[in-house]
Amino acid sequence: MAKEFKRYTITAALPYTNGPIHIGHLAGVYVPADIYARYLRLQGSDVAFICGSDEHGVPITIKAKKEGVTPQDIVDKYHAIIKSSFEEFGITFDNYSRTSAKIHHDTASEFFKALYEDGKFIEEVTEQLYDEDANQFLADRFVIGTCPKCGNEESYGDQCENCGTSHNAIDLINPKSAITGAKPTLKQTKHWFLPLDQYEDFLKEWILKDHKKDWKSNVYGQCKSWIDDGLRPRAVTRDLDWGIPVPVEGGEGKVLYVWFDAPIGYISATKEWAKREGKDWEPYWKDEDTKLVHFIGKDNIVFHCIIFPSMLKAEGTYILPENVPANEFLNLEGNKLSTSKNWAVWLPEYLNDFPNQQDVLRYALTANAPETKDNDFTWKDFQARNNNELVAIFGNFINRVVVLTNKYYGGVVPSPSEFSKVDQETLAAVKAYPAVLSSSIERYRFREASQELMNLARLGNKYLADEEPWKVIKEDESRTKTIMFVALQIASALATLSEPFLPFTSNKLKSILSISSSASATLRADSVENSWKDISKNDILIPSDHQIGEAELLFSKIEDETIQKQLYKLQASKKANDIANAVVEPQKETITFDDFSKLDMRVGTIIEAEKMPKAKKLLVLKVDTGIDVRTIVSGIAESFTPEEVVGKKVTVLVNLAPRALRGVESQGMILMTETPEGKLVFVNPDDANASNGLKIS
Ligand code: B3M
Ligand code: ZN
Repeated sequence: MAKEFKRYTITAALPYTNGPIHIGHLAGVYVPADIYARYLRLQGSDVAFICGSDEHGVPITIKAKKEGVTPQDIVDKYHAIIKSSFEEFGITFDNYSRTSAKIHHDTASEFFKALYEDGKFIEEVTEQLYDEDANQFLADRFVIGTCPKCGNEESYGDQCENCGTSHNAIDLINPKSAITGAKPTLKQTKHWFLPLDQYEDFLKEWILKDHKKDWKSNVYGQCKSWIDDGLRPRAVTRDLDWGIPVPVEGGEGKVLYVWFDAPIGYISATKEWAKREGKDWEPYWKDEDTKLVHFIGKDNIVFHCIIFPSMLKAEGTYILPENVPANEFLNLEGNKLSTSKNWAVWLPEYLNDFPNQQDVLRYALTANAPETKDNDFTWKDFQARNNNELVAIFGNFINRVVVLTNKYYGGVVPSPSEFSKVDQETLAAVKAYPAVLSSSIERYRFREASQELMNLARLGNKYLADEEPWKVIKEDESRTKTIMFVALQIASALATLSEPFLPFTSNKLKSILSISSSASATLRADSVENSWKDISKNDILIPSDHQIGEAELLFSKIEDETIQKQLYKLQASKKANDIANAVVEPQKETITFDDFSKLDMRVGTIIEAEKMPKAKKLLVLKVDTGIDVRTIVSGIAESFTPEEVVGKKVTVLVNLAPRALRGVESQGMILMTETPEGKLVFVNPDDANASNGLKIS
């Protein structure tokens, strides 16, 4: 039998504060975690839903360097942006903290000291990668090289994003400094290591024996392969200046490894919350009756399933995670989401373009969540989820129920007479939904759950379509009342059951129906209150004589144009980013004015053009240079047709020594440039006054 838990500690991966968050973060971690937390609260469970900003680590230092500001400036800026994105999307953390908070520095330092004093670390002087030009040790993301496991040439020092392996920087093949590009040298330095090899038996027992049945297969599989490969000691300190100072003798100038301090951030954030709420934090981390669940992306599995549990085990007084429902990755329009390539949908921008449509995104991301494999977000799918499901099924059902109730009964829930067989079956089906949804949610199958929720709305739609109250009203008022009563029960169930998935819609719907659920504030003195469980227990969810409000649209159709705009925007921002990041060729050696004046450049016009036979790239041009009409062979045939160039004003270098190309003598050169996308562009004197033969100087 499943274990009963007294309370839940739910954590969501602490986002690095080196940029805003995008749909990949939301889909992979925060929406599923929020659905789970909201669901548990609706059950009346005691929940601490914990997150915060991960403000240490190399990505932040790199970003600060790039922008010429301090790491603190970077984390302050993005902490504020990320925190408000979470609030705007209705992610209901009980506490959103940050790892630069004093309570976290203290907690992480104490944790380290406890392990240190208990002799849990190995202290060792080893050779580490060093960048002589930057005068700095190269840890983690400061070094890039070939992954010893999968051969990915862009692996970071601590982890390969391609195969997920976590390694030591010195294991990289052909390492290169990410700061200067230099080949690192080796330099001796002292560090503290957590001997993971000593935790192998514990991990085997705990993961392979105890948990294999209910962990997701991707998570279990990764853990098993690491354990089977054999674990090695891992350095938990770094020679860096941004982070939590190593709090023991000999630790001067060193900081804790970001992956040592960040997971402790869950504990610090719980402490901060408990203090604020006047609660005791310890049961949430130390009581065996607490269910600890970590929501993360797949690149974080090793840290949450191997390293952090080993740290907790080493400390000895903490509970271990019950489950780590890690998701795979979300792609965007067929390509990997990428901050550096600006291939992303950023949350602040989404909200700007789709104000008050958080639920649409939450729904589209959940319905298509990368739960068992990487998945693709497309704007077309987003539109279809909205138009065909939220608008056509959910919204349409609610709208019909509310409009008809207002039209027929002035918004007062009518009294039913006898229930037909269909009515009884429908009401029984509604009662079954909480258990169906619970079963999916408790197995972390949020995608499936979101589809079951939509099935409940489908059931409502079908009921109305089959029973046709708008026709029945003409001959049988009493039957119409029964139909509308049943339909209102379904609407009412939807209001409560949709809350974890579509919290904004659920609130709006509750306000329209004038009902509330145990987790949200009572709206009116006479309002009806339903908890998740009431839906299967109670025969009546919204009683006769209860007054509901006016109809309001829950969702609106998204037009093709709007979607097209997003697609253009995505392409444009990627292009702008490519251009900004394009490598500008360094300037050539300086020349004298005399050197320059040797070049004779003139305004000319292409007057004839034809393809050079059997040459893909070449056009044979006749150019009026003002001096003469001459033949120039130009390598532009892949970018322009002959028709396109005839009549073009161009810049011609006329005194270039003639040379034969495929047997045709070329008597000069036309000046061109090439865009980062490889498109050729004429350098043309684009002015009516620039007549052929004029000198360019
Ligand atoms: N900041 C990694 C990430 O954002 C990291 C998670 C920490 S959870 C303790 O992918
Ligand atoms: Zn790899």
